[in-house]
Amino acid sequence: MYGVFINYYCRRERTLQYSSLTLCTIFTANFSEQVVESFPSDIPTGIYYGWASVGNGDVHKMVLSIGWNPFYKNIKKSVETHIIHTFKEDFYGEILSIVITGYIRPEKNFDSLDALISAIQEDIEEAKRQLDLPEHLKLKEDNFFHLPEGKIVNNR
Ligand code: RBF
Ligand code: MG
Repeated sequence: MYGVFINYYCRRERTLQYSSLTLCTIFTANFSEQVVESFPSDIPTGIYYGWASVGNGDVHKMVLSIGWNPFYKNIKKSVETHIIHTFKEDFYGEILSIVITGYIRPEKNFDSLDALISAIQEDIEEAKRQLDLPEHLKLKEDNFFHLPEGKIVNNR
């Protein structure tokens, strides 16, 4: 899936209400509404893992959340990618390419923000382990990640 994504999203405002800054280390790159609407609807909501790259950059491990984020009671469906890599610069508006290779769990509600954060951290560990397996590793080298020059994506 290719798409221009909307922003980095880390619930800054909400996070400030809690004493912990931890959630801001779990940035997600969120696809625009238009991309989410064209997302295959037969993919069940839930938490997935796979590979991601920004522009023509390196391919990194990622975890992905598809759905309504029950913890935040979102009204709009979102597709949020957490790339397991620390970027030096912001990349708002770049093209994010993702390949989903496996499923982790359904979306859940949590009693606390800390519980949500722990669950996401476990997802990240699970993704790291799974993606080292040869069957998942081979997709990292996929041609999909080499964006053709000037390819028009998402009407831009
Ligand atoms: N939100 C939920 O409400 N329930 C979940 O089970 C859930 N799991 C997530 C798993 C991953 C790997 C990621 C990246 C996000 C998940 N989210 C979930 C979405 C999270 O609430 C959202 O990204 C916040 O904006 C935190 O930045
Ligand atoms: Mg998010």
